[in-house]
Amino acid sequence: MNEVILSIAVCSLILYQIVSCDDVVNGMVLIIPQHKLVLGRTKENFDSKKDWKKLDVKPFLISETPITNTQFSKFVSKQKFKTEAEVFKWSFVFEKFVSDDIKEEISNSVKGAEWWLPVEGAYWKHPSGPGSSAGRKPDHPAVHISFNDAVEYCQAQGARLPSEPEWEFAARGGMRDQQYPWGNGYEKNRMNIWQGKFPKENKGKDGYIGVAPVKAFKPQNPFGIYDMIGNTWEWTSTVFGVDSQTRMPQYTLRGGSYVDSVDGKFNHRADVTTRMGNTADAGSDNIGFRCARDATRKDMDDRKTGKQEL
Ligand SMILES: [Ca+2]
Ligand SMILES: [Ca+2]
Repeated sequence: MNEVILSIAVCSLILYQIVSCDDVVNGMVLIIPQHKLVLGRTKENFDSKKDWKKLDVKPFLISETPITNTQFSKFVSKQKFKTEAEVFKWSFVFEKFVSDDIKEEISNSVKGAEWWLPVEGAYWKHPSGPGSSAGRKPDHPAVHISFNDAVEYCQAQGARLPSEPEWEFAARGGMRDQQYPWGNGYEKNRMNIWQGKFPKENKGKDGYIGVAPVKAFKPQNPFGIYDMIGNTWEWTSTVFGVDSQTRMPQYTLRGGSYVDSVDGKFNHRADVTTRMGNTADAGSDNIGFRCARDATRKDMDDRKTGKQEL
């Protein structure tokens, strides 16, 4: 409850009517855009229209954090749901978190990304493979979640995945043309990325060398929303393109993860415009998601009258 009150106060004070976000309903933040989104624009490409689009975004609600192991576990129990990583019987785990015993049994790897190991028995419940346990990380984001798994989870909550424009609008916190949710300067105590020489040295200056709890840092912007940039990539419903080898559609992931960098010298540069695509069945220990839904008339009315259930 204290977090809800804090979120309301922060939104009211900082946003000066640009965007209203004074509701946190059942773990979702109501966002009512009052200006267009300029998708993909930062101070660096401000003068170039090549890389960005101006879009309207309708009022929506979005999860205040990525879906956690606790939340996903409840869904799995209720729906008797099996993720795709369980069906495939393996998933990608970053090498540092794979035990020596498991490493000895792995003979294949991905050329150019040898640090991602295909681990048998890795899925959300055992994020680093057999012997590891999501039960010990209840407030971590659920990982090894495919696009298809994420769609099923959100549908079961009466929600859906956010579109890419919704995701970026939420990440920007009502500000325009900034590189980070909180402004233009990098702050190491705001997000979980990689510091050091990738892939062998992670200095963990932000406090985490692997996945962090979803509320490890304070909200990343005035919307009171957590963990958008860094920690784990997040699925959106927006098509990214077509996989060059399989010709399967790829969906857009946003935000970067704990293996990404501040300057893009290795992996992705983590900021509000960071994006990549992957096929609907893909998963790894740095891929999670959050849900969204359209704002209803009731959501809007309750906000005005203060009747929303918190
Ligand atoms: Ca880190
Ligand atoms: Ca994230």
